Amino acid sequence: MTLCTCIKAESVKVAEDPTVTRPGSHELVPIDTRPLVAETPLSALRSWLTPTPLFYVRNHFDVPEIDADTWSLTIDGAVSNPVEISFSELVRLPKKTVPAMMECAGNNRSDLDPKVPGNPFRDGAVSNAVWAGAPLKPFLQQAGFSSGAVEVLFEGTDRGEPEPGRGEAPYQRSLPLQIALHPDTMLVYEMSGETLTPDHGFPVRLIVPRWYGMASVKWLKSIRVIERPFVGFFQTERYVMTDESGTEGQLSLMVVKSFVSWPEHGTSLPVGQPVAVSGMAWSGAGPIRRVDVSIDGGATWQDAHMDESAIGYSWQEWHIDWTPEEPGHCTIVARAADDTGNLQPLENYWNPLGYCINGVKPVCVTVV
Ligand SMILES: Nc1nc2c(c(=O)[nH]1)N[C@H]1C(S)=C(S)[C@@H](COP(=O)(O)O)O[C@H]1N2
Ligand SMILES: [Mo]
Repeated sequence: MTLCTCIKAESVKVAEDPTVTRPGSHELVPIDTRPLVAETPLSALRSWLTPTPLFYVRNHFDVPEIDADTWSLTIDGAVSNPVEISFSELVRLPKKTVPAMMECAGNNRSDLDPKVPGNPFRDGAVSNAVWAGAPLKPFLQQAGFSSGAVEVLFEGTDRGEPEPGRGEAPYQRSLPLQIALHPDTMLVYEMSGETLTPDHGFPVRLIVPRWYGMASVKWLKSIRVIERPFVGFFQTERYVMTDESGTEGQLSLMVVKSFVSWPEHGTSLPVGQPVAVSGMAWSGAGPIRRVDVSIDGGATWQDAHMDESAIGYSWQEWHIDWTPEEPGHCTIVARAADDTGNLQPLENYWNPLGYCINGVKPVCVTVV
């Protein structure tokens, strides 16, 4: 198996020319500007907690301006007592903290061949934060959802035309009732110890741990309990795919994945100097059980060391210690397996909207 995707000139150039320009390591990497879509720089993917200014942003419409003092959230629909929550009421409740990473379903889309439409994300539409707020469940219980309730529909304050000619609509997504009632499905107003920022959903967003990012609706405006499955652009026309077995369905849990965050592709490493080959791994289905790492393009593998950082729903840091022994070209690959038996595939599964891209991604280095 050869996984190296380098062209010869690529590794030579990066290895020999230290002046080669690299993307800024302290700012988001822009993908689109209106609305803002931007990914986390590779250098920030080396830390467990993603600094909030470097947490990826995926907006479908312009960021709405919201005043927390006048903001309120309604819960209605198939309920016996509609509820209205103000910001001051929400923050007065006992605060619950949940570490959770989040990946956009389109992360690594630009790796697909042939190319597909959609934001051409590279590796950085994934980040990790510590979220704080209140669980949604008690509010749904207080509202008294009907026995016929099947889903809960969340609406953001942001709106626009999802596609030209479609007419204006808000960002809306639903969750199955049992996911909405999960104790860690949260109404969140803090991100890594600070007030939620406008790009990430100020004043209040939903966080649905283990699911792709599209479920975590930002700038929450209303919540409606519904008795039949929701049909809407972002529910039934986007974030749907036919999997390898031919089954068509809506995206939900993040699929098992890992990446190498150090060394970076194109780095040169001196012979004899130890290096910690490291990265992250996650799976929506369950905890990471194992990460296999190869430094010879998949010919031989070793078990990575799991760092003790996979708390809550955050990602799992891993590393192996490696001392390059002779000059040459090395292809590093990592492959994760979760607790429920899911194994990261070697190849990307091509699909027309470019979702759930989790094939192993080679990183090539030159030992000098
Ligand atoms: N209201 C609203 N919520 C939203 C979106 C949006 O455009 N509007 N984008 C979704 C998508 S596709 C993702 S990946 C995450 C991104 O969250 P972030 O921008 O805080 O990283 O928010 C989700 N929630
Ligand atoms: Mo997304």
